[in-house]
Amino acid sequence: MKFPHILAFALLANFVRAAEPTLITVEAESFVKQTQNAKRNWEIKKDRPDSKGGSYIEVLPDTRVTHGDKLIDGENFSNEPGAVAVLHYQIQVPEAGRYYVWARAFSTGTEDNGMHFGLNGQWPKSGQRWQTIQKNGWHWDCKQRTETVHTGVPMQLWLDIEKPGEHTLMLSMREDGVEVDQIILSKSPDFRPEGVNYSEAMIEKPLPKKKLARLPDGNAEILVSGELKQWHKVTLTLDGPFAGEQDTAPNPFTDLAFNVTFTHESGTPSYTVPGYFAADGNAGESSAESGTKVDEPISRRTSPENGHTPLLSPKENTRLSMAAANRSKTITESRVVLKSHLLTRLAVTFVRMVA
Ligand SMILES: [Ca+2]
Ligand SMILES: [Ca+2]
Ligand SMILES: [Ca+2]
Repeated sequence: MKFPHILAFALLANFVRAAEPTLITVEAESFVKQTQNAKRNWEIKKDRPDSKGGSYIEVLPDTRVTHGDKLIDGENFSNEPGAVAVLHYQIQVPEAGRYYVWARAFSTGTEDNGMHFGLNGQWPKSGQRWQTIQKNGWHWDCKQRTETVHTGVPMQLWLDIEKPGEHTLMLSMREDGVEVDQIILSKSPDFRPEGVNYSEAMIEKPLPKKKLARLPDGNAEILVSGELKQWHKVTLTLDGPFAGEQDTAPNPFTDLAFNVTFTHESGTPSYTVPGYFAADGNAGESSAESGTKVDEPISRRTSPENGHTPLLSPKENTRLSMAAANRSKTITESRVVLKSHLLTRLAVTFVRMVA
């Protein structure tokens, strides 16, 4: 009797299926609600024969077709997610985690290839500015347009879903005229829909999770270093609160601000130059991902090329004392004097922008 063998095969097939990556497939035309659609509206269309499920959506009217057409912010373009033509989808999420957002889109030009994704009324940074540069056909992409990469960074478009169950996936217009057929949320960063061939070199691998040893905060001292000649680079390094590159609360790149204001003794001119998080202050060589240093490369803003007055040489390795940092959410500020006949006052502000 053959029957038991067939049954065994079917069970095996089921077992293999279960090991496939978690995918949530959403027809773009299956939205349950549309809001913010007074100026632009998503319409369900059927005139492209190769659309999945027989239909797709396009946000219309499309008044900005070429780069030369007038950009009207909040109407035919919106860099702000959730502002124009917002779609709501009910989705069932089998398990919590990070889901990469793939969209099958049809773009015919340079001004109809972007949108934003969100979840439950929130628009996290990782879901904004979905972007494709492929034209005149249905193409899958999971890319985010960034300030430096206008063509989009592969696999840099995701939504973090904290618990399984029903959620609202959201989609809003960035450029009018964009067409969407299907959306896939994939839990696996290795999943690729049909026709996608991202080169490995283009994909930034997520950093392996390391246990960071938490160190004490810095002593709030500022070190002035560099080649102390006119026009040469001078760096101020503030030894501030301990932070790790992968920290999220606060995120040392987005939640902490470090500004130095250089002011002439007469009151003008005055320049405020933003600094950046630099781990242990030597990350280029040490590959450190955590530390307490915040760097301020003065020369970037005070070089003669960009029309700014340079800072004249402070004494080498002068340690400028700053009031012991109040490292809570409030502002720490102190004023110190640099020995320079051009810019004599230096105000250092270290701000934690989130509670
Ligand atoms: Ca357009
Ligand atoms: Ca179109
Ligand atoms: Ca479809």
